Amino acid sequence: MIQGPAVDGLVNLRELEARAEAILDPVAFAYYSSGAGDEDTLRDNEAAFGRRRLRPRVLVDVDAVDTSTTILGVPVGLPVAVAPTAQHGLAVPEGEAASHRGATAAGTLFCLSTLASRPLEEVAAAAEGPRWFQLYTHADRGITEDLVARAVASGFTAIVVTADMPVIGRRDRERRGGYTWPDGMYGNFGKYADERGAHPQFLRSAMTWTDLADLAGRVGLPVIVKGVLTGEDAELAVDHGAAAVWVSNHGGRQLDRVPASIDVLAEVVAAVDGRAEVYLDGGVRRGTDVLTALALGARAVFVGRPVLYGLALGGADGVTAVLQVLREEIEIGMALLGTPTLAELGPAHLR
Ligand code: FNR
Ligand code: LAC
Repeated sequence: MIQGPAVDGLVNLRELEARAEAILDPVAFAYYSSGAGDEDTLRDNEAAFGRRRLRPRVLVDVDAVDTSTTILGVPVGLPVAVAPTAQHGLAVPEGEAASHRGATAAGTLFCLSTLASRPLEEVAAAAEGPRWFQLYTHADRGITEDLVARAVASGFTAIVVTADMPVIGRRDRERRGGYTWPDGMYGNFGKYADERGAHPQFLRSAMTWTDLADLAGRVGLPVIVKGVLTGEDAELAVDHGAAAVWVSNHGGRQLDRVPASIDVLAEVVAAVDGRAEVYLDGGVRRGTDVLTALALGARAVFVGRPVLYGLALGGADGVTAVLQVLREEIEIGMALLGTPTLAELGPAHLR
C-alpha cells in the first residue's frame, strides 16, 4: 500500500526529520524524535561521525561493488538493518507489519520491539524476510517466557536483550509534547489479562548477567546484548553467552552525556576480540557512517528514527526508500574508497 508521495525525491536521510515533523501528530513526533536530558548524546551520535575522516585507495577495479553480507549468518543485501523501536502504530495503522515488509523489500533484517503496536504473530505473517525479536522483560516472568516462546514459534531467529533500560530515560521534549503511553497500543500484550502491565513504567528489566546466561542457555536461539558502551560490559556479555554485542546508547534516549556510539566502537571491538559479532546503532544517516563503523570492526549497523520517519511518510514503501538511499550511498562510498567488498574494509580506511 503506497500511502503517499511523501518520500518521493528523498535525497538523503537528514531530510527525513523535517518532512516527518510536517505530517506526524506533534505528540508522536515528540516521542519519536526526543532524547534524554540536554540531548547532548543525541546530537553527538550524528556529529561524531562527521568528525571522522576516511582514507580512500585509488585505481582499484570497482566495476562490481557488492554491499551484501551476513548478520549472525542471516544473508542481507546491505550491512544495515532495522533497529527495534516501539509504537510504529503512531506512524501508520499497519504499524510494524508495514515496517517489516519495507525492510524485506529492501533486502534486510527487521528487529521487532517488545513494545510494538501490532502483535508479533501479525508482523511475522506480513513478510517473508528475516526477523529478530527485541526483549524487555515483564514484571511477570510467565509473560516474558510466553513472549519469547511466541517469538520462537513465529520465526524470529534471535533474541535481542536490551540492557540499557532498567528504567526509562527522562526526555524533556517528550514530556513537553504531552506524550503518554497509549492504551490499546501494546500489540504483544493484548492476549494477557493486564495489558497496562506492558506500559514502560511497569516493565521492569530486572535482568542481570546471571539471567542473561540463563536465557542464552535455554532459549535455543542466539541472544544479543543491545546497549553496551564499555569494553568491560562487552566482555561480560560474551562471557555470559551473548552471540553478539550491540553498541548503542538507545539513540540518546536513556543516559544523556554518554559517548556517541561510534566513539566507543573500537573499545568494544577490542574487548570482544573476535569472539562475537559487534553491531552499532545511533546517528547512522549516511553511507559513509556505515562504512566508518564497518572499518572499525562492526559487522553491521542498525537505524532507528529514519525508519520511523520513512514509515510515517510512505508506509512500507517509505521504509524501503530510506534503506535504498543508504544502499546507494554505500555503493558509491565503496567504489570511491576502493573497497568492492565489505570484507576489505578495515582500520586502514580511517585516518
Ligand atoms: C527506540 N529504541 C528502542 N530500543 C529497544 O531496544 N526497544 C525499543 O522498544 C525501543 N524503542 C525506541 C523508540 C523510539 C521512538 C526510538 C527513537 C528508539 C532505540 C533504538 O533501537 C536504537 O537504539 C536507536 O533508535 C538508534 O538511534 P537512531 O538511529 O534513532 O539515531
Ligand atoms: C523508548 C523505549 C521504549 O526508547 O525503548 O521509548
